[in-house]
Amino acid sequence: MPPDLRHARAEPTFPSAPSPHPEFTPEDERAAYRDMLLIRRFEEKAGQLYGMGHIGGFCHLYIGQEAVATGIAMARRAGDQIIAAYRHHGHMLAAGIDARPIMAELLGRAAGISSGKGGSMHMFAPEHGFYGGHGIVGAQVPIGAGLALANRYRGGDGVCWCFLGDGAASQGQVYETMNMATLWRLPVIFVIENDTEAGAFDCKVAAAGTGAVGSGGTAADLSQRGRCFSIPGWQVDGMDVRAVRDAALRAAAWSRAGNGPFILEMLTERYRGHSMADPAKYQARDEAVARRAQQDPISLVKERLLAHDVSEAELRQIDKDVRAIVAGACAFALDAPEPVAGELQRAVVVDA
Ligand SMILES: Cc1ncc(C[n+]2csc(CCOP(=O)(O)OP(=O)(O)O)c2C)c(N)n1
Repeated sequence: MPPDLRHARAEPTFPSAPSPHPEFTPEDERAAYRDMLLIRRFEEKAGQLYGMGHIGGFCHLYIGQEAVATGIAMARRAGDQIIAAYRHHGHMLAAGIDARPIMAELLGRAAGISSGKGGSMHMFAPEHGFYGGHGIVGAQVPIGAGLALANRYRGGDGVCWCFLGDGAASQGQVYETMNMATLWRLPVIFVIENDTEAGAFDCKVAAAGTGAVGSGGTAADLSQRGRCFSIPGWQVDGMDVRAVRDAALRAAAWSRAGNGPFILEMLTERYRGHSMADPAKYQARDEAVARRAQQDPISLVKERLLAHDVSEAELRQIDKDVRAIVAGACAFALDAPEPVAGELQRAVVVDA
């Protein structure tokens, strides 16, 4: 029997706020450090390859936001799905997907994770629970709710982690989705990555005329955008992987228990421009350098590890291992052949 999806909660009891001192063992710190470093080095390499002309079209880097994808991945369970926008290489790496086919996809090669047809914005890996990679701002949100509907329909306690940007948070389809998600009590966590004005101003003005939060949306606190749909939400320090995982675990517990959707607004900062075409001249350079020295997500974890008596040598070794993975991914991608012409229509057009 399919579940009865019609009844919303009458009086929701919202969960208590996340802990100001999230639990995180030295082992957790090590794992987070390694995963965030892998994203950072991978993205730096992608930026270089773009500059050298090996990557064509768009390329949106995730540098600065590593703690969000990593903290969520640490809260994720097998069977949960992930869906994101076009800035998603980091989410895929955090989900444990091999760096080689991701890099090959960026280069449009046959060995790419979407056979070279998805490119930088449309990578898919459903075998890893990863459902894209979406270039239309906000398009992943209703699809994410659909994945959550599948979870409810099939039973079990899987949740869908649906990532979106602060710009996407003002899209109409997001609100239709929130309404349905409450009505059907869908286990979907809307993870809004608010990269703040400094990093966000560019494209939102140039491409859509929306600007950063405050000029394109009405409520600066995006975690409260679901209030009229009875969706609880928290603002989270998205530069601290501990805080991200802690909030994610609590939100997921709420959704897994059948209470419906949840919003996590991650306060984060993207260090690069919107895409490789954007030199980010609107960012106040000196301020940004000072701020990043204080709150860089990788440096924060490094300091905590050193305080836990982890040696500089061990951290250097992690960095070396990560660089080797990225160099291997780069060589793999550069050596991989281009797709053959016959590949063009495979797995794109379906005979109905
Ligand atoms: C429906 C739609 N409108 C406009 C665009 C052009 N566009 C591409 S990215 C972007 C900004 C989106 O900002 P945000 O959701 O905050 O994500 P971020 O790039 O900051 O990660 C815009 C307006 C688009 N791709 N799709």
